[in-house]
Amino acid sequence: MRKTVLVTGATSGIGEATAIKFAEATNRLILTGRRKDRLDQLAEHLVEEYGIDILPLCFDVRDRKQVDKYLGHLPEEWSNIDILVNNAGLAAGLSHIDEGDIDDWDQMIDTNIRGLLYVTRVIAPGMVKRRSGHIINISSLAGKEVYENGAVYCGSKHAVDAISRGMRIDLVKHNIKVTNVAPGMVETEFSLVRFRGDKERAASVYAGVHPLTGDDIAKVIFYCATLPPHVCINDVVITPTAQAAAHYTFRKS
Ligand code: NDP
Ligand code: 8X3
Repeated sequence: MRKTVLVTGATSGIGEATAIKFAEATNRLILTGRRKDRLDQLAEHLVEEYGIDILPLCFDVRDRKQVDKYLGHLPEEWSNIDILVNNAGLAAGLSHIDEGDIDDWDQMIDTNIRGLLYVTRVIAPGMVKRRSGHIINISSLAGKEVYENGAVYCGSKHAVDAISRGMRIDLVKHNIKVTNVAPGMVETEFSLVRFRGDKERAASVYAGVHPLTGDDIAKVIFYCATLPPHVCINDVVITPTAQAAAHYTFRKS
């Protein structure tokens, strides 16, 4: 059956691949991101390719007022969201705690934790009212382990992991599923963003490894979202075969 699916951060990487996956199955999509050109291009392409309804909404998840403006006042025909994929997020910088850029810390905490909470706070009440819904939070392997130079990013993703577990307890009596997805190394724009556009440094993250793609994660998200009503995948960790832990990757030279 066609569902209404909200994917945050759909302008690239895992979010874009997730939008495509749900579009292929002719679901109705609300797609968000800050880059309007990318968002509009993706929406146009998916409408043309799959003949589905799409509502692109351009806003910053860190801005509570914008979240409320766009998601708190959805047109009636878009207001019953079946699946929320809380994907928008990022890592900014990679440095020791005594040298970190505090603006980077704020950006990660505001996007990965606050943004996810703002969106959830607006969408969850409708699910509770309808006694139906599925919230899929994109955490990370960095939400299970920590690594040098990554304390704040790892902290933000550990928070997502904990929030997913807490949400599941709060929402279980309302028949709402909560799934936490924890990917390892996925080649997207993630490293380019983390290293502020330094392509060489970003490429070095994936050197000698066959990394995951956004599509690999999208397939897992889609699988979790299409199981029977009585089945909820709580938590899933996905790594490339060559990655055994956050900082334990076998690289071919
Ligand atoms: P990308 O950089 O390719 O995509 C990130 C998406 O998040 C973009 O669509 C971006 O859109 C959106 N986004 C970022 N900040 C904001 C904001 N303030 N408001 C709205 N949207 C925002 O990276 P990935 O696809 O890899 O990342 C997606 C998620 O997966 C993140 O939460 C990331 O932490 C997580 N993850 C990634 C892994 C990896 O190795 N790549 C591994 C584990 C988890 P725009 O810039 O247009 O706003
Ligand atoms: C992204 C994976 O290991 O770079 O969340 O932190 S990692």
